[in-house]
Amino acid sequence: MKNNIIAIIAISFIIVGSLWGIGNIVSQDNTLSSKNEGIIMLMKDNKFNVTNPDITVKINQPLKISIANQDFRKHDFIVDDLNINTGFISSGQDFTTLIASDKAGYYRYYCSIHPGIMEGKIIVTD
Ligand SMILES: [Cu+2]
Repeated sequence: MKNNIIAIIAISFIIVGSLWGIGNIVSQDNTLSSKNEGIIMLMKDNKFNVTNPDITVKINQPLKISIANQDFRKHDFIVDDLNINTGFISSGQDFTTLIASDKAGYYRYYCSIHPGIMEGKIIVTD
C-alpha cells in the first residue's frame, strides 16, 4: 500500500516533469506541433510561451494542450471556430483540453482580456 502511493507520486513527478520539459523545448522555436504527445502553453507577462507561437495540428489528430497561468492576473484561452474556451484561469491554475479539427485552415487563439498582445494562430494541416 505504502509502496503504491510512493510509486504513484514518483510517476506523477515524471509526467509533470516531462510535460514541463516539452513546454520549455517548444518555447524556444516559434512553433508547436502535434509531433509531441502534448504541448504546454504558459501564460506569463501577458504572452503565451513568450512568443505567442503558431500551433500546428494535423487534421483529425487531436492535440492535447495544457494551458498554465504563471502570471499574477487571470487569463483565458479561446478559439472561437474550434469551440475552445477555457474560461478564466487564475494565477497558478491550469486547464487541459484538446485542439481538434476535421477542417484544414487557420484559426485564431487569443485571451479575451488581452486580445492583440495575447494571440496567435493554430494551423490545421492535411
Ligand atoms: Cu490575458
